[in-house]
Amino acid sequence: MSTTSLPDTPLPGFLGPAPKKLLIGGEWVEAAGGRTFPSINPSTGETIAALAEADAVDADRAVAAARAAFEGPWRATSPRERQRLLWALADAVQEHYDELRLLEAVDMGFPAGRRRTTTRPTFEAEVLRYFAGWATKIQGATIPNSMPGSVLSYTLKEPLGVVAAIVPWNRPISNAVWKIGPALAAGCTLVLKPAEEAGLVALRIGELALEVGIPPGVVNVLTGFGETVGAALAAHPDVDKVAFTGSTAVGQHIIRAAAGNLKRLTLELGGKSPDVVFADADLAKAIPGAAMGVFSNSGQICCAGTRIYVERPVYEEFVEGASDFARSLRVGNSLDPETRIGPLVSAEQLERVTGYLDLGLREGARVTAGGARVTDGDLARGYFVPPTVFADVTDDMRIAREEIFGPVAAVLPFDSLEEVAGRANDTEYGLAGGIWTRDVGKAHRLAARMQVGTVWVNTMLLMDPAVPFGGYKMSGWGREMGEESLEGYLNTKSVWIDTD
Ligand code: TXE
Repeated sequence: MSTTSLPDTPLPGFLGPAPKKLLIGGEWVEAAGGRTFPSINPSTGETIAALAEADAVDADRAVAAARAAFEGPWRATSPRERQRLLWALADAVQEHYDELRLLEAVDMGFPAGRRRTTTRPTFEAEVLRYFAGWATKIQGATIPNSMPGSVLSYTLKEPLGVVAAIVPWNRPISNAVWKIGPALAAGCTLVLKPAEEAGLVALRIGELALEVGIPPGVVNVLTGFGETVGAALAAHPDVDKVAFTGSTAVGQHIIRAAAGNLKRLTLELGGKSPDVVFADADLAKAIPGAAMGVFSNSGQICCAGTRIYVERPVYEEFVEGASDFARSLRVGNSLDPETRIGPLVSAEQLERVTGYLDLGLREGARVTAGGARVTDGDLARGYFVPPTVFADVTDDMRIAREEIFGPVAAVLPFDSLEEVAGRANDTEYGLAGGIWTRDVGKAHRLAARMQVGTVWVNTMLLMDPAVPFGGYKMSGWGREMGEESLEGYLNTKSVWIDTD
């Protein structure tokens, strides 16, 4: 592992000295309670901004603004105009990507240098363009029925209404556009509640939405805490749907809160995804691939392949290779262009992850790379954990069962496909899985057996706006991305007409 010190990068003017306000009905307003809370740069532990702390009163105001926009200007906006506006927002996200990635870097620690910028369209702009395309293609069907006489039946697809999008901190740009894209394409309006650890990007994207002409109230942004404003949105009687990404425990809270008015829900929850490396795999590809499937974004990815099962003949070779690879990754300040691995998002997350490092040792696993918080130089001020490999892990260890959400790989040996299929599925989660093999038949057989929403073969973490993403079991309800995601924002109305 090598480390870097604080670079001298100019920060976006958006940060400014004044506290950030809430975006409600196209206006920037202070929180009703007048409170603010700090946003902390996890690379340094320094406060970079103060954000308005929304509460239940602000939730009421934002939902009312979203409702008014839904019943008013947004309902009157044609599909083609929604398409144009979403496309314009995509252009704005692309144009301002440098600013957004710097905000993200100082707000939650994703290495700014790892975000692609001007050479090709960014993933987030492409997500918005994909959903822009759908705005003009949402349609019902004319359905033959068996009624006597002449009876016509058809379906209409109608927007659900007001959506509360409650999102975590791990990918602020993506988290915002994954919700805004399908909601606006379907004709819904939105109250976006970013995580308390990382609200800046959502505020800036809200501002861009206004700048490109999306009507006031269509995209509202409330910064604040989950237990207060998040819970108020989840329980709000005038919210039609909650689109949630976050932990399984909070997902369960949201299900209970949503029962009051039977809100529609999509839930993108946690994972402890298996990644299976067969002895016949191309190890030169599988080792870095499986390792980055864990260490990317410091392991703060819901679909990280954190349980790496390796077929016994290549187990030691894999452990050694993955450990060498882990040590080669440059850990550093998120603004340093050379940084591969940034900090964890917060002091709380640092404590949680280092707690698991201690636990792994107590449980008897063998640390072959990393294993303790970075304490040298400038990085000691931030929340850095180096990529860590635990070998000799067994299925019953908590480090093999619980979502750590840090750069921690658990490597376990296996002997047969049958055995590993059972062990891979022995978890309450079901978000994703990986397979590394040169045998295409084996890949198909195991892919069919895995109880997960996404399987990657000889790759990890690929995403495309057209390909559905979501979980089985306790990893969630519904799908994001792809045509399927739109259903989560639409009602189907059947119309019968007796034409005689
Ligand atoms: O997530 P939370 P946290 C996992 C991961 C991580 C752990 C905790 O294991 O270590 O969850 O992270 C809002 N009603 N994942 O605490 O609490 C909250 O304000 C309504 C997996 O950050 O689930 C934030 O906006 N809302 C994951 C959002 O929910 C509430 C991504 C997510 O916060 C609320 C993040 C409540 N009662 C964490 N309580 C993934 N699958 O991608 C909180 N919130």
